[in-house]
Amino acid sequence: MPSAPNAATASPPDVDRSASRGPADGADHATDRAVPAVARLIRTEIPGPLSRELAGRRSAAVAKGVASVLPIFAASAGDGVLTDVDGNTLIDLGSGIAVTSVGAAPEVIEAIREQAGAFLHTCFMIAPYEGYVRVCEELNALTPGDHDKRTVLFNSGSEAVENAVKVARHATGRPAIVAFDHAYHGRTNLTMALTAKAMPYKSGFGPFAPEIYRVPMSYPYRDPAGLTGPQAAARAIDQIEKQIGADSLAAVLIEPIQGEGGFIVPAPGFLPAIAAWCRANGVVLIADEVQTGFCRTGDWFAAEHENVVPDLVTTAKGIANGMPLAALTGRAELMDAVHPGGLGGTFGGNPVSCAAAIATIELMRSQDLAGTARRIGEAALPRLHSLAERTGVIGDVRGRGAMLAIELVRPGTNEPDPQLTAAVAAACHAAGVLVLTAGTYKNVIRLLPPLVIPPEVLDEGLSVLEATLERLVTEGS
Ligand code: PLZ
Repeated sequence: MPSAPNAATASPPDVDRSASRGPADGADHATDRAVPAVARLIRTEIPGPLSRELAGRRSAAVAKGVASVLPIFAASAGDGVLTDVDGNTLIDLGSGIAVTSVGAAPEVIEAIREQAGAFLHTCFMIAPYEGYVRVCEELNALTPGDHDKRTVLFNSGSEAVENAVKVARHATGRPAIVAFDHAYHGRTNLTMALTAKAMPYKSGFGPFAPEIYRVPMSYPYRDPAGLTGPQAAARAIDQIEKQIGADSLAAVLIEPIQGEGGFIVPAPGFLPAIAAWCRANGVVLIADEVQTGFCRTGDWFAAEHENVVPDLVTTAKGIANGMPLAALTGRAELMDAVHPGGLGGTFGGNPVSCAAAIATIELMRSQDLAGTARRIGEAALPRLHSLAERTGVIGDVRGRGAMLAIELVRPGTNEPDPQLTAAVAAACHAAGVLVLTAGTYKNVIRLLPPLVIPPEVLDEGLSVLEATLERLVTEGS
């Protein structure tokens, strides 16, 4: 195991603290890819001179409102390793927020190249093309349920969610939408209203869209009443019936595992009970699978885990491995309730993005990356549980497949520890491991490795996280 680096001081220049990447351990895909031979190599202080120079230009040119996790600038990335402009390499346990699941797959790059050579854009609303149709066919087949489905493509997760709301309202003729505590659905005006957390997403940006109602989530670790899944669903449904009424409710919108809110996995039975109530009351169930979708949680879609069949599903992120693409897929009768011309956008379903999506989906299928995600979870979860026992500052270990998290608390309590969380993330970054934070209380470290990450790179990344947390806890006590 690599020794824990000292995060309090910048890495000394010219010090190689890496462990080299071992043989690719059955991961054939890693052999023909342009990734550095070393997963974690800190050559300069962080940020290095070239990143510092770019940071100067950035602050003079880029709006402050867009913040970055890392102080370094990227030069290349793939298969769980990110190289910065100064030649430092970091183990990537974030995948650009659950996006680059198939890494630097040559198949995807080649598909992009080929499509770019043919045409970049016609606008599907002007001259349609096959790639768009093919992506829709794939989504109709892959999303849960064997009912007749239709799909429409967009550019971002937020846009997909906006359009799910449009379709649900149009098809039901009802105005209200229910979203949950800790939810994240985007940054546009309507999706800000659907997102729960004020800072940094909503503060100062109102007024927000009307007819959005928030109800309690099943959050097993923090549920004050210690409710089971069905009980937590009954609590939410009771509030919906009393405060809105099913007759006014177009849709219930839910992330099957909440992402930005802290990788909150609802108690078993919660999602099925919500789904059953929606079905009984003619309310559209929208699963926001923007973060959980495309094999991330060990199934194609997270709703499958409890056999929940949503009426509408939103996807983005992992769908095209980094090319901007998003989709709304749903029951044909709901989707086709909208008049021709009611849905669309200039760039939605861009042909290059569609080519990337087709190649990405093909790889996920042929390499069984849902299975790989499950194996990532099986490898990491026991280590996180044992880390929790050793350190006493992890209140909850949770997640599924390659969507994993630890929630950091003050020892012996469930009081969130956002300071320790920020310190762990910063120290991991300084040590060459990119982890992301999340959570309503900013006290969650989340892991979203590319699904093709070589096992030994994942192993090294986890070792650094473990050593870093143990060191900070020892220093702090
Ligand atoms: N729905 C469930 O996770 C995006 C946002 C990061 P866009 N999550 C990462 C940030 O701070 O902006 C997300 C999501 C779920 C919707 C979205 C929105 O997707 O592609 O960012 O618009």
